[in-house]
Amino acid sequence: MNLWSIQKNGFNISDIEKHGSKYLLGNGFMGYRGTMEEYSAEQLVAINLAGFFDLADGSNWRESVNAPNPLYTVVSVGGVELNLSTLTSVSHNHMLDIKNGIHSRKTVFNVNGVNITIKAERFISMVKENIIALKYSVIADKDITVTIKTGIDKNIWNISGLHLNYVSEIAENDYLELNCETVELKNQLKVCEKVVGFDNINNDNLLHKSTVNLKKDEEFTFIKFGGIYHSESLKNSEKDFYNAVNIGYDSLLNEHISFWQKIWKNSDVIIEGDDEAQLALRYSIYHLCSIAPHNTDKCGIPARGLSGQVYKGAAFWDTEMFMLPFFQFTDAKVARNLLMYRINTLDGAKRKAKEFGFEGAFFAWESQETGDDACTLFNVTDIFTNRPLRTYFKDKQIHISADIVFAIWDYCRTTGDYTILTDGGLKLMYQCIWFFYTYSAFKPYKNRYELLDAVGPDEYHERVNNNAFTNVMVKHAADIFILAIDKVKKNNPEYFDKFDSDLTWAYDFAEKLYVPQPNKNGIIEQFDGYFKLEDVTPEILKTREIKKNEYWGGHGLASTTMTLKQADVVMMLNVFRNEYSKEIKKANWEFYEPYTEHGSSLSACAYAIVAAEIGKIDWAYKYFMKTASVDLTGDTKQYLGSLYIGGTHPAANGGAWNTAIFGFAGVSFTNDTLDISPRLPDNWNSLSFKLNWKGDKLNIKITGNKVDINGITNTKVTVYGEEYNK
Ligand code: IFM
Repeated sequence: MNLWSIQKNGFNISDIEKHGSKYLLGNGFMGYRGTMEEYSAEQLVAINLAGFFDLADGSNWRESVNAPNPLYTVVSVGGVELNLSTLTSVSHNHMLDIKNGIHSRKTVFNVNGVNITIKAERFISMVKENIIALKYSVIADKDITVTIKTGIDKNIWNISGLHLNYVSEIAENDYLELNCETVELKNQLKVCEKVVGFDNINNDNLLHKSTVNLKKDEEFTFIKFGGIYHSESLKNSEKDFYNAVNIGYDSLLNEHISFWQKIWKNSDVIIEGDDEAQLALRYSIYHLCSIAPHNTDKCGIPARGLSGQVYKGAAFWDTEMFMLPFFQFTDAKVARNLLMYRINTLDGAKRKAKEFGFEGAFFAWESQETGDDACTLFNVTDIFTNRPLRTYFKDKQIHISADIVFAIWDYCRTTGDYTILTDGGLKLMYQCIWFFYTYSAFKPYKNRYELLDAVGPDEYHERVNNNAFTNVMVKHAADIFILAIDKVKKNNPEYFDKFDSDLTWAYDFAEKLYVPQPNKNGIIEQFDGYFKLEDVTPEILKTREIKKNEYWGGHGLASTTMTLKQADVVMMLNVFRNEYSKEIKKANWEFYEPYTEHGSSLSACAYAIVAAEIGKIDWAYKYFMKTASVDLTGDTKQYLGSLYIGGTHPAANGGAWNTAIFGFAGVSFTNDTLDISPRLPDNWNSLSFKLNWKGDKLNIKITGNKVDINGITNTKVTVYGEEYNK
């Protein structure tokens, strides 16, 4: 089994959509779906751009923009197009090399008794983020004449309307250029293409055409360079593109491979004894690294990565609560970029708070470039009436602001970099806690603040009171704000002086915010009144469905029952793993597990981690494999009502890493100590990984219960609670 690549022999037309996501390439600036070079919009070709959005005319929502495809290429023989989606192939191999970020295919077609083989290899440069390159070869087993069309294809996939107006085109010999602007804001996008090794070119409609006489068994190869530019990168686009072309395919590829080598050096996790788990985990890490904003703090990571426009290309809590731990422990620069993106979009969060009648910062449920909320009030379409359903994700999923505060502090504690507080982090915290204060209801007769009318992670129960996850998150966020104030007061008094120093309200809020407690059986009620709901599990609910893809939330089947969409109380126990006893974790895990549908890919990892903590290693393993292989199997919900929600699942990818590290390796930390208390699955001989812990680069190998650590210099690391001594 190759543990560094995925591949498939043979072709099934029904796999086109799934494979587009599964074989995705990305570099943080763009993602290129795993489609064939001859495909177009019908086969869901998309070069999805991070942080570049548009609202198409007549459309209901803004979404990320897909760029025209500069790698489009199709070969014809005697008028027959060699298109895998329409012509039966003799053989087909599709491969993604996750070690080096390279996509390739080899397809053999037979036309009139001649076997013609297409080989193509492409990569999106990790070093020159605007550049894509393709090496394309044709070979036949008889002398034959083929026609090759290659150029820029405008016919690309869009979910919600057409986003580009075409402003101008250039076609000069081997060079093509398409200048576009977005419909809504008239932002410019430039796509250029150059083909090398292609003679007798005729240009027509942004396509180079050439007729090639192939000699039996002689390979005809050409190279294509694509450049995609918008925003800042437009300024030097010409220079940048020609620089890449001059460097040439092989050197570009080598520098790209070196970049991936550096990534893997810090982030690979090695599992000995379980190849399936190893590949799934590595594949998850591949996805995280290929969509990470390596060079910008102007965009977040979309919930479906860069696999398309699903969920509008927007960032959710998925980033802070599921992906960020991986980055803060392996690539702090990316983690900082992600958090700075939130700091940079604070104004959008303030606008949202105001819009809903509050003060402070209410972060977007679906955040795009300005931080204004892209989520619509009617986010799901009812499958029975075809009418948009009123959902409360946007206006009630308030925990997002607490998640961000939590994430900033977690970043500070793990990396040791507290400068983010004075780079806007503290201000953000202030605004978020002030938002919660204005949102909360003070009950004088109980002498406590409550958070009413909210939606927790379980989106099937909307507008509930005192959702445990939300209240605990907000309570911690308020405590964190106070700790952060103290930290800045001590380290940067001059910065602190600029602050409103009367924070009595914040101390009062932190002290008196109601935190739901375990009942006599140790169970924490998910929200006020949850225990009184109809006692029904997802299996039973399923039998009540009238239609496939029926939405269980809103006023749907689940809302009056105890069935929950995704980990909620268990998610909370996972986040605050040091604060609840094993008994409480066990009681709640066992109580909530049967009611959890896992209708979101965010759910399995929380159950996996807590299962590992309470000694249910078999369950932990089952849920680990579910989260780690979500994009390998493509085994997830594809529709919410009639809304398409397919694509990659970076939160689950992050969840896979979290399960390996926090679950099986048993890593946990307090302000000054990192502890490792492993509980590996029986079939894992060892687990090795690297962690950046407050500047120390720890190299950790776990074999059974034995832990070997290198790289401790200034930090405190314990193993099963005892100070580690080599
Ligand atoms: O953020 C999640 C949410 O928790 C469940 N629905 C999908 C969103 C995006 O992944």
